[in-house]
Amino acid sequence: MSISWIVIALILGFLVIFQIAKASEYVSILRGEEKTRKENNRINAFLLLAFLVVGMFGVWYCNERLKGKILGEAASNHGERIDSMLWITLWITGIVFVITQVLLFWFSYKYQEKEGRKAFFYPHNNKLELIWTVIPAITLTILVGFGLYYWFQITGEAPKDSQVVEVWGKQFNWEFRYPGKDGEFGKRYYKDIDETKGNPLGQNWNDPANHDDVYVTGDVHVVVGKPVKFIINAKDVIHDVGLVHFRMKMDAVPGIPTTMWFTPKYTTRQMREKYGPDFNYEISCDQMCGKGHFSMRGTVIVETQEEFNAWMATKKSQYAVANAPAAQDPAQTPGALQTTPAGSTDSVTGKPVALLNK
Ligand SMILES: [Cu+2]
Repeated sequence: MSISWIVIALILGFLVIFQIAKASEYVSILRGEEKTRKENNRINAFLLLAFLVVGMFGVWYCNERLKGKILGEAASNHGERIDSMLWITLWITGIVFVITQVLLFWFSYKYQEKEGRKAFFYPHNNKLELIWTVIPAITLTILVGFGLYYWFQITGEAPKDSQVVEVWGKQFNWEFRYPGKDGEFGKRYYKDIDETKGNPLGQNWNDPANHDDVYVTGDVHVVVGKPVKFIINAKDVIHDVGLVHFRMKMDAVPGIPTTMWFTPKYTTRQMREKYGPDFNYEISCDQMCGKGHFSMRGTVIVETQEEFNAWMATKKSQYAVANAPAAQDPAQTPGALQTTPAGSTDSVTGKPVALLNK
């Protein structure tokens, strides 16, 4: 119903404008084309000036209205630099924007057609061309240079004492793996992925490095002030790890692990004191990945080392979870699970056994 009203209003609006245009055409014939043209020219010049003033006011007003609604301060070391880079870019482009727009609209008003005034023919000036080519080129090169420098840091080698967490995107939630006490992730093979057997990541139970790896889903816990490196994977389609409060973002691509690292600056508790009790660090999917894309919302819990240790102590390794019932049955010891050749991997090479036998 409301759509038909909008269509009727649009048609009526179009008819009104059409009739006005037709009427003004008749008027101009009656009053003489030249006079009307000059009058229109004056009106347009004034409208351009009005557009400048209203437009600039609109820019200011939008900023005022949305001031408190944008994200709070960046909560990671890299995030701070990304924010400052954003502000520098906004200041530079903002100043250029105001100067060029004022000149553009003011000049069209000031130098509108006037009796006895002729346009000044000024076709070329090498010096000017050079100035407005070289200065933006240098500025942009510096901005891009800083961007690249930070990018290489974020995706580059993480500090030695970093906590490492595997992040898995799938339709439609996030899964995580911690390396356990040995600090090493066990081998895995995609054909071993079987949630019904308690092996959602395809871990190879023959690899002892897997025996203490901890699997969690939904929330990921990290330690405040300690660098954390995410090794990012996807199980089905391309997802994207979006950590907006840390100003971090990285694609999760099937078959191609990506990495990024950062140091969280504040615990979740500190952020709640600042931004209210509902605050949560969010991990979202920033890549449209299917009909459940919107629901890929997880939480990053930033806490102290003690709190993290206490939380980790409550977690069982996935090896223990997957092989728990087998403990009573000697025929189904953890090792026995690997006797099924389909999808098994060699514990040394990590290659599928089926391939090795050929
Ligand atoms: Cu997704």
